[in-house]
Amino acid sequence: MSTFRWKTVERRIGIIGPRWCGKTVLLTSLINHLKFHDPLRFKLGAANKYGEVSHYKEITDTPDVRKPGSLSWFDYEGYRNQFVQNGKWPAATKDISQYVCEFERSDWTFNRLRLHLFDLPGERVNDIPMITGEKDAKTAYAAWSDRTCRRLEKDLTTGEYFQPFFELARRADASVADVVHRYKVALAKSRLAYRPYITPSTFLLDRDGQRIKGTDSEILAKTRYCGLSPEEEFVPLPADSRTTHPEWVEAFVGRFAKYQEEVILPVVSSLKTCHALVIMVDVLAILGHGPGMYNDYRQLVGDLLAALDPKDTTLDLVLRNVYETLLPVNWRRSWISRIAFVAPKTDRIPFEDRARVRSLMEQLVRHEAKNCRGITMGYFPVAAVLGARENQQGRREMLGSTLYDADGTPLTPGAERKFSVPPVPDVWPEQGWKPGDFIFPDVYPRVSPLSNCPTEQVGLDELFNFLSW
Ligand SMILES: Nc1nc2c(ncn2[C@@H]2O[C@H](COP(=O)(O)OP(=O)(O)O)[C@@H](O)[C@H]2O)c(=O)[nH]1
Ligand SMILES: [Mg+2]
Repeated sequence: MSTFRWKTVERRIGIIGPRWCGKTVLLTSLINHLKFHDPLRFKLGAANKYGEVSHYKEITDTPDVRKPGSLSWFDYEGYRNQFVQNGKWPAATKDISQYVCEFERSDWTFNRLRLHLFDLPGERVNDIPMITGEKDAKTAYAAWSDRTCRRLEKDLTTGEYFQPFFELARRADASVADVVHRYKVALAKSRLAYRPYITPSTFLLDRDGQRIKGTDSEILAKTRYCGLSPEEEFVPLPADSRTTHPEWVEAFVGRFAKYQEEVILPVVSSLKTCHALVIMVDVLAILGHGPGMYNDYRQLVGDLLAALDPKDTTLDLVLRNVYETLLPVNWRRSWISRIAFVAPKTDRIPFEDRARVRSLMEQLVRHEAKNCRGITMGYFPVAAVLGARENQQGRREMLGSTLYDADGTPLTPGAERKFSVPPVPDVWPEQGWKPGDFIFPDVYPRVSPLSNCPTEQVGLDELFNFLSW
């Protein structure tokens, strides 16, 4: 029986992390569990008085939830059908999207909960540091350039890829087209080495939603663009090169400013209106790909927290100038007061390893997280959807319908295979590790064909309880 509800508590939750780390799957599964809530499969609220969801209502395009820049709607049904009807994972997301719902929960006596969720394509996260808080575009471009060049130049692996770019950018007789081309070749090489931190991100995911494909860095550099369009490219330039080539700077600053406004501000302003953030840290992917990915993740989390720092009022000023007049009152600034770090896809490891994944995640972000005063942090190893399960406890043997066979040939969803996984280490190996030292195979989701039966999850309910305090 439902009691009279006094008021609606709103929680806006943004989910961020690099591409392929499981953001869309996590949101789809969460919505599915709330919409068809089963208290036994998804524990809502405190341990001694679990609640139950009722009066669930999807809120579609009403004026008070509509956002400037009109974000598209999260295609929950489409993603969910992809699981249920095809046994496949949802297609990669191309644009920032939002989902809004409202429901009552029996463990809350007087309040109804309105949940506003944001999903953004992981590639755009790499551009968030372009919003520097500087007021004029020239200073902002210089600040972003310095920061990006420093990161690229001093990195052990990418430093080598970017060296030809830096050499050329500093030469007085260089042409701007060649410099941009060399930058893109280096981006392509970084991408082929599984480095996630690539900016401007349209190189990876362009404005039409086309993703980068192919393995030849020269061809990729010729076919992809860095900026709003092929005619509006820009790259970061080191300080001495900016002095040598003021005409390049002049062209880049205008394009940078337009890119900031059209591509990044909608993302950052959505995130800045959130009460809580989920930052995905794909620990198993990092173990799979090596220290290069580890370093990029760390840097990315640091830059992200700096850009979203709730105390950073300069950024608020920038946003206010652009959006205040457009925003309905309830869209104006809220404070991010909780951040959940989430290690996804942990169905692919034995249960006993989950605590170690949690600890690795904490080790990775600890220094960055420490600098965010006044924000409650939580760490959650999660399996939003179970694809694999443990076959024989203690033997590290798993069972699941893998995406590839042992030789790397793609498979269609089907019979489960046995596979074994390496132990997750207690600490990140200090001496480094190589791609391939830790392999956790990808699997298809295991789903019920019943439309109101959410897939099993692990840790998703705990995460939600943290986010909907
Ligand atoms: N085993 C398993 N795989 C997952 C899970 N979530 C995501 N994946 C895998 O990760 C891929 C990318 O997920 P997606 O949500 O599209 O990532 P996004 O780019 O961050 O939105 C999927 O196609 C799946 O292969 C999960 O909970 N368990
Ligand atoms: Mg996605």
